[in-house]
Amino acid sequence: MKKRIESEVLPPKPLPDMMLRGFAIHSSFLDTGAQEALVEDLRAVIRTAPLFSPQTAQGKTMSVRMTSAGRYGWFSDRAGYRYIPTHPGGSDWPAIPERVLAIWRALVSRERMPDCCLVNFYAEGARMGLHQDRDEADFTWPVLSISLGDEGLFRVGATTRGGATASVWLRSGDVVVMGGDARLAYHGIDRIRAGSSTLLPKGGRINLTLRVVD
Ligand code: MD3
Ligand code: FE
Repeated sequence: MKKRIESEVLPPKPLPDMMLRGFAIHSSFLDTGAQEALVEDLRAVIRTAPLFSPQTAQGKTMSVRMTSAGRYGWFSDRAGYRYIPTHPGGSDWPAIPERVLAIWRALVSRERMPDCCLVNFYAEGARMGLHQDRDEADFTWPVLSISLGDEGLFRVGATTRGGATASVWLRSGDVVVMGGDARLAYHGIDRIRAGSSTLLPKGGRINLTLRVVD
């Protein structure tokens, strides 16, 4: 019943431009003005919750710098990775910016908002190895990713390690929704194409990842 009423009164969800192994890629979902507004929102987030470089359980420093907004933030140290309710500096994570939530509402759901907006910053040379996102309680909720700044080479594999992978360059303004089987696919960022965008004055790539955690 509820579903029928929704489909009658809500705008339809935009269709993706491309599907890559179950990943719905919305190319140029955000125009330049929307990207600039998001960057301003993120400057405020980072002022409250500064970027940091997590340590892996193996004691390596990650090349990606990160922070979070929302009820939970993603964190890793020698004890392993997990979601934590405050920034490592001790203060609460800032709220997820309204403009970010609006993208979630348009492409995922109006019923439930994400608990975590992970902010990943990639300078030239930073990368993220192939991994699965499986620290969340309910994999039926998709993960949504927003790319800003320099292009990043995104690689996606299967839900098991090994085997063939496919790659696609994610560009500033692209939004990707990972749901269904793709939710547990191995994925990573192999490299950043420095100088490919003028959005961030000092260059680099920002990725926002929105997740329902618990
Ligand atoms: C596929 N970040 O933070 S976003 C991560 O560009 C992460 O910063 C990458 O992977 C980045 O965990 C990729 C695209 C993405 C995010 C979450 C996923 C792809 C995903 C979860 C499940 C499957
Ligand atoms: Fe991931």
